Amino acid sequence: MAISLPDLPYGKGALAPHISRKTVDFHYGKHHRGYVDKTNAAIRGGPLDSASLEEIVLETFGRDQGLFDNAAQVWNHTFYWNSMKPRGGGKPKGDIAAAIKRDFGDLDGFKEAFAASGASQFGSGWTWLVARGGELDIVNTPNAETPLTDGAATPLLTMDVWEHAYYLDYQNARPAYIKRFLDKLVNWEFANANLTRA
Ligand code: MN3
Repeated sequence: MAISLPDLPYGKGALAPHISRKTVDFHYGKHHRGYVDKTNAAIRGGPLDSASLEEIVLETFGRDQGLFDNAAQVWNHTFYWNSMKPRGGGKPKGDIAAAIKRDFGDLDGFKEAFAASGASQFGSGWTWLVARGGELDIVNTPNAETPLTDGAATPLLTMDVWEHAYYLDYQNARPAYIKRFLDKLVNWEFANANLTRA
């Protein structure tokens, strides 16, 4: 059973002007699709042929770097598209708002910590808001790595900090991309939905 490329939760141009249609065309249409195709080529006819994407990620972590990298990137990118929405950003509501106040003081405290974490990732990777042991935490993962393999952390939001996520729109100005992600794109409803499962 092949892994499929999930539909984007919005149109390819819907995140503009913060993330352009051209970036989404390449990022979703080439990068994300490429990880799906490589995962399918690697599992075909093997013991993971009928495994779920999550099972493939967990089974290959630390054992089969090539397959792990592609499968984890499929999962991470699907989570990333859902971590944003057109006319997102703004103030969180509900449980995630209360948890941010509790653990970061206020929304600005969270944004500052998340932005600093994203800017500090050397090279390619991801910045995540996770719930762990009843508290919020911000973690970076390098390359394709993902909190899915952590066991104790529930991912709430993620931001792709690979250059392909922002280079066409922001060139090397990663902090400018991060600011737009937080101010204009972040999908707090998705974070709230994930928090109920933590
Ligand atoms: Mn990417």
